[in-house]
Amino acid sequence: MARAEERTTALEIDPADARRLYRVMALIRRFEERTEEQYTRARIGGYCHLAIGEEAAHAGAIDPLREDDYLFASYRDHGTALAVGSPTAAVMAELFGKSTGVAGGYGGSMHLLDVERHFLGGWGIVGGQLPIAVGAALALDYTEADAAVLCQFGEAATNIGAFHEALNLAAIWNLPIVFQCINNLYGMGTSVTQASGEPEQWKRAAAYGMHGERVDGNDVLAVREASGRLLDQARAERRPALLETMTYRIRGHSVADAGKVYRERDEIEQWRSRDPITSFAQRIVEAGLVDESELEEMRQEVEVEVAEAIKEAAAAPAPDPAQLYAHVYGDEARGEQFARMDAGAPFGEREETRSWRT
Ligand SMILES: Cc1ncc(C[n+]2csc(CCOP(=O)(O)OP(=O)(O)O)c2C)c(N)n1
Repeated sequence: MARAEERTTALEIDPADARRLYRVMALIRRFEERTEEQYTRARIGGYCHLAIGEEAAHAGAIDPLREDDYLFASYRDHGTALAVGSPTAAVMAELFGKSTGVAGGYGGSMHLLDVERHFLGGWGIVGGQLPIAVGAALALDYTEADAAVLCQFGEAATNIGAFHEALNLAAIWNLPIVFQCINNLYGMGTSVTQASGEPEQWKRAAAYGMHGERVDGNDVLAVREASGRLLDQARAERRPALLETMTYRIRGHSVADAGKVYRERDEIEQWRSRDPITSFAQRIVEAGLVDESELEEMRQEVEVEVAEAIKEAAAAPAPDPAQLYAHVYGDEARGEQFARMDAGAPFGEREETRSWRT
């Protein structure tokens, strides 16, 4: 059932796919490099987690998603939003906390959101998105929708109780969901081998009778193939799966961490030499799918796109302070919706509680 394979993919893609995948990875990379600069200029506040080096894991897994599928992610979500097609300017504006941001400036870096594109967040609590994604998969199954959920999370989330509850429910209810563990080898500063009793995360699927597999997360085609196949299986056969994509975060855990104290320089250099974007570029040029000049053109395009996004974000208005509590509390005028939640309703508990107290 479960198998671990470091797949090597033959280049079975057409030039349009090659260009699209390259462009989205180049966009994510440039976006994050510029984000880092803007953060150090204090134009972006709060927490900010970069996924430089992990672009293939994001772009490859999201590429096979259909418009009717749903997507969830952790707080390391810039690449997720860009790969699903959220406008670059709106993603940058969200990081700037501006009202034109994808979450109206309320969410910031960790809480990107694009309901229109079925990207339901950006979640800051480690593993918190897994049960919610399972709920979305249950809704799809309940309404007999022919769609699936892709739920991304880091490998440290597999040690959280919610991970086990989520996988168990997905397995016993046969839900259409693919759990994508983006294994970048470290939590905040603890390596996966120090933190996980079973560091090969794909094997954990076996505990729930679920299919698990591992692919090279720096190989965008390997990730895309596995994600596409497992999403198809989830939609058609209601078989959930755990997909482990092996990658590395080149930067620290967040912009507040240089990432050098707990990692050896050689290790970082070794992963740098396996850069997912340059290696893909080399493969598609060698295969004759694109010219180097086309790649250069795309790099210039994304450079301009990100520069424009920064300009727009800087000029955009901040959210109206009067709206600070919007979406936090329910509408008082609609109190009847909570009537059934009173202690006494609907089963008369209030009376019993009172009589017990007196
Ligand atoms: C429930 C919970 N515990 C602790 C934290 C603090 N925390 C934030 S990120 C993180 C490490 C998570 O690592 P991983 O899941 O591997 O994802 P990565 O950051 O590597 O993408 C921790 C412990 C949190 N946000 N939520």
